[in-house]
Parts: sequence; structure tokens; C-alpha cells
Amino acid sequence: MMVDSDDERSATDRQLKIVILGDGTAGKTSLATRYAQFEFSRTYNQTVGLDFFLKRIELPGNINCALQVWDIGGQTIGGKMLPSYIYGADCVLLVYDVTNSGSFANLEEWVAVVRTTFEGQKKMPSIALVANKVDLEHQRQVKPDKHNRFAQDNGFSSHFVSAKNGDQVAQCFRRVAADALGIKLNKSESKQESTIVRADIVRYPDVPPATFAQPQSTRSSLCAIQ
Ligand code: G3D
Ligand code: MG
Repeated sequence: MMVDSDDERSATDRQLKIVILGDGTAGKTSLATRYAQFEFSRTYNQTVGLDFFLKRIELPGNINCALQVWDIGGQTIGGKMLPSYIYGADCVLLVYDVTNSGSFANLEEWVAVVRTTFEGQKKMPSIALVANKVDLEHQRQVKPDKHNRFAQDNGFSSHFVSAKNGDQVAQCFRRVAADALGIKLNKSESKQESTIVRADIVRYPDVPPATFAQPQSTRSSLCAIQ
């Protein structure tokens, strides 16, 4: 007699580090906090220090994936700590504000920082181009055509979101994680939300990149949603 192997197959655990890059006010913190399902509020806008949260999602194929989502806080292009944030990333979200063409123009430089950080390493992170603030359609400065061309020319995946109303935010992270793991999602699978089990506070100490590979587990500014 056959045993129902689906039920018996054990889940695979994976962890991905996702770093959110982009100009100040593009909406990085809002995106991170929206995804973590914190309030969309001013409280997190001036985040300083090293911030990330963990969120657990389930992907097809019985894969449990812990997403370590990093907000670079006030780091700018050329910021001293930036390579430390980017180091070890599996995925990079390049976020710009559709109502601010400068934030789009600067993405070339953000990409250059990623390339420099990963120079000489075997694997570059997968990069996702994320247009934020699509709720402000009437103020749009960056046309979708321009966005699509930039994504296509560079081999980036492409996303349109609003951190304010939550539109496509969870789907964006889900697709980014699936892409990084080489998993194809169908329409209903990309919509599925992750379950929140527990929220903890996590912190990286202020240390050089080489010691960033594994998180320390003590206090700081963003929560881990597992
Ligand atoms: P940053 O972390 O990239 O610097 P923030 O950006 O997340 O701090 O967001 C900068 C400002 O943009 C904030 O405005 C925030 O509320 C707003 N914002 C972020 N995402 C969206 C969005 O999707 N739609 C709209 N309409 N606004 C957004 P304030 O005025 O609060 O400073
Ligand atoms: Mg911020």
C-alpha cells in the first residue's frame, strides 16, 4: 500500500537576507514596516542604526523561508556602513518613488554600490526594481515604460507597490523570495499571505561585515515576525 508522501515529507528551511535600498523618502522604512504589518506611521521614519526584521513565509514545495528584511535607515549612496548592510544579501530591493524622478535616476548609483560590494564574489544578489507610491498616480513622474525598460535592460524583476495602502507589498516580497530560490509562483500562490506567529526584537551589533553572517539575538529597533 502507498503512503501519502505529501504529509510525511518534511519542510525545508531556508533563510534569505533582503536589503532595501534607495534614496531617502523613497519609502524604504514604510515598505519594511508595512510588510512587517506594523502601523504605517511616522514613528519609524527616522530610523537610525541597523534594522531588520524576520518574517516567515511558506512557499510551494513545502519550503519554509525566513526572510531577513533589512532597512538601511539613513544610509546614503557612499555611506560608510552601506557595504556592511548589503554584505551577504540574497536579494536587493531597489526602491524609488514614482513621484520623484530623481529617486529613479539615482538607482544606477545604488546598483553600482551593490556591484562594488559583491565584486569578486561568486554570486550577486537578485535585484528587484520596486516602484513605490503608486497610490499617487496623479503626481507620477516616472512612466511605467521607463521603469520596464530599466528592469529589462538589467535583468531585474519588476514591482509596483504602495507602502501606504499596502497594495502589492506582500506579493512583492513573496515573489522576490521565490525568485531567489528559483521557485515559480502561479497567481494564487503569489497572493498567499504569511502567518504571524510571534514578534521578537532582534539586533545586529555595530561590527564589521565579516561578522554579519549570523544575527545576534538581542534588543534593538525593529521586530522579528516569525
Ligand atoms: P525612507 O525610509 O525611504 O526614507 P519613508 O522613506 O518610509 O520614511 O517614507 C518617506 C515619506 O513617504 C513618508 O512621508 C511616508 O509616509 C511617505 N510614503 C512612503 N510610502 C508611501 C506610499 O506608498 N504612498 C504615499 N502616498 N506615501 C508614502 P511623511 O510625510 O510621513 O514623512
Ligand atoms: Mg527610512
